[in-house]
Amino acid sequence: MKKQILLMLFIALSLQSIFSAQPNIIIILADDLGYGDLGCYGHPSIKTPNLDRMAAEGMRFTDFYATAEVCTPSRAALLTGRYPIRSGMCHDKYRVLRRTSIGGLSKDEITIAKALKQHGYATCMVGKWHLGNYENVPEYHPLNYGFDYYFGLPHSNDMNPTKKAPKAATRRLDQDPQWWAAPLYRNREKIECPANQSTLTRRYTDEAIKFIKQNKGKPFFIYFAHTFPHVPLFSSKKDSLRGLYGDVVEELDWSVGQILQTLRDNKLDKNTFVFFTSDNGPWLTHGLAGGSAGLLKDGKGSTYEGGMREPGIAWFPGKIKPGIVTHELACNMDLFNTCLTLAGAKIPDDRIIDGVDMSPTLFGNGKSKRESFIYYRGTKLYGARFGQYKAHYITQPSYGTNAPVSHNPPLLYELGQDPSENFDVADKHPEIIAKINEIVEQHKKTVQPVKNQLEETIQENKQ
Ligand SMILES: [Ca+2]
Repeated sequence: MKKQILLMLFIALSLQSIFSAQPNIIIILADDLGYGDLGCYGHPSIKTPNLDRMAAEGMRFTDFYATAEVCTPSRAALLTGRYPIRSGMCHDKYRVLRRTSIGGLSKDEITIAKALKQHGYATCMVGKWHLGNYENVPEYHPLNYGFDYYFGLPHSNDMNPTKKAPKAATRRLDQDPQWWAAPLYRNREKIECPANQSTLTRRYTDEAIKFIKQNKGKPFFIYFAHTFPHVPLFSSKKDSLRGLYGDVVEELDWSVGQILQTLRDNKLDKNTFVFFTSDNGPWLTHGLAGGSAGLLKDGKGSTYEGGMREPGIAWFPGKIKPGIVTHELACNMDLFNTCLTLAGAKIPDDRIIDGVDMSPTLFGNGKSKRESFIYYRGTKLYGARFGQYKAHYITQPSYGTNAPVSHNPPLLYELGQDPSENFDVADKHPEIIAKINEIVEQHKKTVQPVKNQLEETIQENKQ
């Protein structure tokens, strides 16, 4: 016991001395990138040398989750450290905020940017917001959520189709810029509409690099939320074996390489924590324009692993040991606690925070504080994971008209042995089901009804 206390004290003191200064923090979020879409996660023909290098120099997670199966709730969870059911940022029918929505992330929520700004960070968001259409309701602008600087689109790049867009234009590989009219903003000013999406990844990257250089003398936070590989696909690169989808992902990889090289060139690499992940799984209904979840089942929209388990790569040279592959359980809500802890900010105690600090895993190569994870689809609890076991109370294919199917007892999969969720072992483990049921019941007791933010639209409001 005494030994354990001394060890904990030693770890605490070591962490304190390592992080005496506030590190810079960069979160890079891909949109709809699948678990199997990167070289370091096994893709055979998409080349991602920069992300592979990032993983080789840092830590690669095998069991990292987006907290939702689609954009809006996942992003709300990442920035607030809370299940989206707590902020009303999820919906069973609409699933994400629409172009016409008049709801958004409540001002009462505390975002990573807001917390870090209060602790002296320069804060920047580049890319897709999708937490409230500020073209409809200006108060939902990222600059009102703790960001000092913003460059990006209000929502997904398929949400402003023009009359010229043919049927099923999103899945087409012969994209025409005239089909889309996405508005591009710099701070509160609309600078381009339609946004030239072919150069978007490059311009996002330029903006992030500019912000790094301008703020290298003080701690900074960048939330870099790429528009791609969400459809429609556009890229300035055209030589991937995987075609257009590969070009898009390889350009994201190029972008990550540019960011990391800028940090090295400016001698910021030893004092910057970078995390790369995706907001949800691949959009499988889009054929060759959608990505791959590798050997995981289903994709975007589903609570099977392919919908929510994502690439997760952490990089912090000198602090995170190189070349580590961790099987510890973690999710994008944990970035909230981890970023605040790194910045020396207090975790809010006036509300439920569902994230946990990933520092023991990242910097001590130790056990994750996260023991369980709840899978929501919209507002409904579909499943829960405890250790390697995952129970499905409800299953439903990601998209389409198939109705949800309830399971009592739940389906139970051992994800270590069966990552593709093929072999139900519920019969063999009633004690595990009892434990997961208990976790779910405890969680449900903490969920309070809140106003749903995805329900109302401009049109409905006018009626
Ligand atoms: Ca998405």
